[in-house]
Amino acid sequence: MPTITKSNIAYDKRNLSDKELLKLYYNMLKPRLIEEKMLILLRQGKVSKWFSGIGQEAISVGVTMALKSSEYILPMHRNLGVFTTREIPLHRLFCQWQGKMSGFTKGRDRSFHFGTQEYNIVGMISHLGPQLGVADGIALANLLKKNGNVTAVFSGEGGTSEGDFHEALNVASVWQLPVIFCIENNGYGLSTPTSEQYHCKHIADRGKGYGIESFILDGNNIIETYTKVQKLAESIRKRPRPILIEFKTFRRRGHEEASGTKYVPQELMDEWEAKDPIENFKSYLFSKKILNASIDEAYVEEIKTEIDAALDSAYGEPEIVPSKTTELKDVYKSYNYEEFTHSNNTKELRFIDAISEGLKQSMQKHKDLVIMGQDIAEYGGVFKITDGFLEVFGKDRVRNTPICESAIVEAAMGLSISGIKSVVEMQFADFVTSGFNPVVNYLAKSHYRWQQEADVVVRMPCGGGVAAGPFHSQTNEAWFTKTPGLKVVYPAFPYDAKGLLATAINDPNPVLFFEHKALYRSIRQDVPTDYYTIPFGKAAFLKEGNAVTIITYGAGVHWALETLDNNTDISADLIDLRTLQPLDKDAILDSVKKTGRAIILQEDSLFGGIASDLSAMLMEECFEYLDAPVKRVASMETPIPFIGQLEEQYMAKGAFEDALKQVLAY
Ligand SMILES: Cc1ncc(C[n+]2csc(CCOP(=O)(O)OP(=O)(O)O)c2C)c(N)n1
Repeated sequence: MPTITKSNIAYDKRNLSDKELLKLYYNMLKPRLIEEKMLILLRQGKVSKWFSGIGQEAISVGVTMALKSSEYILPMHRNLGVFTTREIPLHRLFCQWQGKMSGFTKGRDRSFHFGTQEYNIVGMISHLGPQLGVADGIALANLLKKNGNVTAVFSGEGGTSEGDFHEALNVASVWQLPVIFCIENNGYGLSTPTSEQYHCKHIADRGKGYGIESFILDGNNIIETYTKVQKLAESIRKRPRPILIEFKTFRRRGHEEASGTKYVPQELMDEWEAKDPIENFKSYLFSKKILNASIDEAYVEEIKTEIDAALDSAYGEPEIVPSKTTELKDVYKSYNYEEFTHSNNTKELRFIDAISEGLKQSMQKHKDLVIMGQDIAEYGGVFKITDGFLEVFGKDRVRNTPICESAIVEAAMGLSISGIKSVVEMQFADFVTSGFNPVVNYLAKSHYRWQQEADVVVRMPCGGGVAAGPFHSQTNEAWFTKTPGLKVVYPAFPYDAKGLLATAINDPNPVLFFEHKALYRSIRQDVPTDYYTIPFGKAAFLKEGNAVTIITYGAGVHWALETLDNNTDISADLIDLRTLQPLDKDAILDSVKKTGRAIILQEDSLFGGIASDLSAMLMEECFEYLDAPVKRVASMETPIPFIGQLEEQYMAKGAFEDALKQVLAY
């Protein structure tokens, strides 16, 4: 550390006690000494990668000390001080960095990419941005629980260029969420200087545009960061609202150690070294006779001893022994399916009404279940599935959202972290692309990474046949069946839709629930009036025969039924998969082993779809039983077009009957 004899920072100790001041100093010293040790280990090749927060400690420590330990903090890669101030045992932190079992991710994710409910910390995923929306969700939970808690979330100035930042600020403002957005403006995002990152004077200026109070603080002045955040947090606890703070600071080392700092002018380095948050505070405390050499040496000694002991024990811990069973088991949170049966009371319902009724009954069963989506409250949703919900369940639980799919999926994750289930309605399944990142990277990977469930259902009105063109007609289930960690449900009948939706909501894992729009008002069925569930991973046999197995789901089920109705001489097993993940593999294999022929029908275009995977599975597991090549029938390899005759040509439906006869004739 450089020796700064006179403080370059003007401190005003206000009414802080000596004890508090020393605690602030100690808490900054600890991450600094850990980092200095890490830099040595890095040079010795004992640590693979290091993101330094040297020079930025006053922000992490000030914010963390200003919050109660029961309040969530969502740190980023330069916030070691958050973890140490929350007093996570160093042994566990070092084990995390070394990928050992006593870490937080069982060796599945690195560095600061973990959360811990024990310490109310929710670490980052690599993607910059999603943290901010997750903080919104946690803040929303606090608001709904009326517990007066504040949430703090961090981002660098580079991360503020991500759409997630703008969405999260907007949602927080519209919903007046008790969250503090802490932006560490440290001059560079990797090699990109602030002048190439944003074009306004201060990031804090953005607050005004979102209707959020904002502040600029000297991020190197620990007293300023601590006391101001403490005051703001106190105020937010009484009057919930979001606040944006821009902490001015500097990144004194490379983006990560290996990448160097060649692009940073030396004068800037010197200027900020002179503003070191720890050296300056130390000088100040010395000048006020609050700290002296012997106390300081004792602090250093104590921390270094703790570091050395924790390193020894972390290095001493055995390497993780890979087990495929363990890895696979942790992708999903285990869930014991609970069967709810129904009486014989039924009512004829359209597909859409069955979904609405199922959702309503789940809202009644789960008293804190929150539903969120565009226009779902007063307007009842574009398909009217939530019509009348607002009057029954109130505005807290039936939430109109701004048009920001990412932030809402992230907020759903935040609710789950706080123990609240939610259902997110995509207005159209096509628009999930605008919230794709949090679905496939946050919801899907959370349980595997740090055993945090993502108890979220995303409702997906999907599918063609409605002359709605390329952006309101897609059936994009294969984007999600590809991603471990998600469950994918795709009912074809009102009865199934109602029961499977209930199960989706009970299941603590993230579920993509596909609802085919063309079925909404065209398919009717007698549906039990009670609340009931249907298990995932159980296909339905709609017809039983001997000559061929037809495997399909969604609208394809109705096309196949129509084809069989028109060809009563065909003896087929017709399997409606109902859920794609988990898949009822046994039902498929048993049937194909019996019939010796298989045809798979999907509405999606062919390449990379469900049919391809099922076909490969049958080739691998039923080859000896097959009397004909497995046939896939899918829509054309084009985007789905608008006008009727083009859409009809595009759709797999038209090709199915011939293909089926070919398979039978082979
Ligand atoms: C979505 C996304 N794009 C790119 C990256 C690669 N990346 C990681 S950190 C970083 C710079 C971040 O800058 P900033 O937010 O200012 O934080 P700092 O590293 O300066 O603390 C980049 C580009 C990423 N992690 N996520």
